[in-house]
Amino acid sequence: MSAPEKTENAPNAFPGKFISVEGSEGVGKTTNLQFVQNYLKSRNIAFILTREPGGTPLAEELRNLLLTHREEPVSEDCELLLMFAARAQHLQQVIRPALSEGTWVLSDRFTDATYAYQGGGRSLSSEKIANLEKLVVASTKPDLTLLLDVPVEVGIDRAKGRGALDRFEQEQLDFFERVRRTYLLRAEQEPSRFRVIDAEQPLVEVQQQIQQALDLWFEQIQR
Ligand code: Z5A
Repeated sequence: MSAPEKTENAPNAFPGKFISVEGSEGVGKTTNLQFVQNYLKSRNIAFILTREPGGTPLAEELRNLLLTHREEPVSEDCELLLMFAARAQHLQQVIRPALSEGTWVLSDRFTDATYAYQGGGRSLSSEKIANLEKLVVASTKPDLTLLLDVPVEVGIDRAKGRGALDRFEQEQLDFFERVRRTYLLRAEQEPSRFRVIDAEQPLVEVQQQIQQALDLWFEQIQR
């Protein structure tokens, strides 16, 4: 594979900052989002916690459509368009209003998940995703993305025992290998935005890494 092309992420044009947390199956997003929230509170940052797909009543309905297992096969383009439909609603109703009044946004997943799951997992072309991103997201991109990374088998093992599997969780190992590879490739392409966290370590060590990444990022943005 040739070296990935690096791209710079222009800071969003709003007074608020936008942080996303990403990762494949069982990486510990929910667990570590609580840690990030506590960190932001300790710095007296006004923020909202939200998630994708979802974040508004309509987008949460789209989330249910997307995650529910159904007899009818879901076309890959239908899945992709529903992800971006939910994102358009989320951006208009929640993310842009918050950022424009200076409230920070902490989102459990954003467009990187579409590149990873629909692009990597489902093998849709990144050009197609990039075109929709241009249309829907435009310049409202995260300023910082924490990518929690664990080997796929470890993640799947951790996720077991959480109850019934949703439509994505029923995918096979090679799907999640492609998801993980795509996330890591995106992190290589945008090193100024991504911080890759080795989430295979015990939780206390994972949270030390997150704390260090956030401390350094705060130093950068306050310069
Ligand atoms: N999706 C998509 O396809 N395209 C898109 O554009 C978007 C999303 C936005 C729903 O996402 C699905 O939507 C998702 C991708 C797709 N499908 N999948 N898979 P979601 O974010 O709601 O679903 P999730 O991936 O299942 O996230 P989650 O609930 O946050 O799970 P998690 O990352 O596995 O987190 P967890 O529940 O905190 O951790 C799992 C277990 O591991 C738990 O028992 C923890 O106690 C344990 N854990 C956590 N950290 C550790 C460490 N360090 N050591 C040991 N054990 C640990």
